Amino acid sequence: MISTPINELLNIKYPIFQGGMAWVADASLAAGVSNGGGLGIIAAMNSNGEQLREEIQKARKLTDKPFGVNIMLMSPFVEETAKVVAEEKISVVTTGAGNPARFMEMWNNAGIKVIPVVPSTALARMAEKNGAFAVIAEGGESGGHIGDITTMALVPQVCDVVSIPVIAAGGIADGRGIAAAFMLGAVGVQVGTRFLVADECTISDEYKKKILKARDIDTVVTGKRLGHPVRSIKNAFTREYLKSEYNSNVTDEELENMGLGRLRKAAREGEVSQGCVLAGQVAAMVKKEQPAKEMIEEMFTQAEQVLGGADKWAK
Ligand code: TUI
Repeated sequence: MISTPINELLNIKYPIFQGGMAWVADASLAAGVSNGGGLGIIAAMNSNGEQLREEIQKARKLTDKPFGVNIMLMSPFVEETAKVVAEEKISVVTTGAGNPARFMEMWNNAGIKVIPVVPSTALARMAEKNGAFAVIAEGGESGGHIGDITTMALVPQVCDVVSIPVIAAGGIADGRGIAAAFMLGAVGVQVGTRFLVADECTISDEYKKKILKARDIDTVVTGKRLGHPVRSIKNAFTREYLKSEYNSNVTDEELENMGLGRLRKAAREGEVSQGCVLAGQVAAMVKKEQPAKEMIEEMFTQAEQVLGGADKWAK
């Protein structure tokens, strides 16, 4: 049995979070992961306050276990959704794509455990100073909006500069990744890509097939020119978009417009050549659709085996 301080602090059976993936992480997936013993997370993403409240209420009908909400700080509705999580007394809030400093006091006053995603040691330090309960150190192997530093390099450096718990994210899809994260100093992991093909995940079958068929070299990063790099599966859209990024006749505004609505297209409409199929570099390790609970149990059984053999090389 693998148990870290995170199990008890968050009242969960396994120290694993499901990433708060935009257009993906709804009440169904979050409840599936929480019922499986992890921490399910609803993505507030671009929902407005009332839409998020409905999703929270749906999840409460599907599980009596704790779950969290991810607030995407670039959302146009961030002020509304930030208030809703406080009113709904969500136990854990994770944040992404920005600095949550301006909301920390309100969330801490509501008794929320705030766990920002950080792509650097500077942001990790700032999060701790502002009252974060823990941080998620997310490496550039992740899908979606990414930082520059890899998980292998980022996690130990973040562990060195904060005294709050560190959760590792990016490039983790099985028990070996979990064991490695613990060796780097993390006390929990966040997994996104593998949960894309969980039975409880409601995205299009076409999106799931793209993940199941992906090879190691099939992800690509777009969006660097606009300052928000995003990792997804290579397709007709990413080829076209990359060409435009390198074309100085294409304006930033045109580029911005090219990207609009692409994730919804892939995740909800099943349009996986013209849509944006966000996924991490571990997509090729994701081989089968399973209930979330089975995925979690399989990952932790393997992590236990790997950690049990960890003294093999140390004589
Ligand atoms: O946020 C994510 N992953 C995401 S968000 C997203 S939606 C989106 N779509 C298109 C463009 C941009 C976003 C899809 N995937 N992961 C967590 C994460 N947070 N990665 C990087 C960061 C981050 C970046 C900058 C955190 C803090 C930060 O602070 C900068 C500052 O000082 O404000």
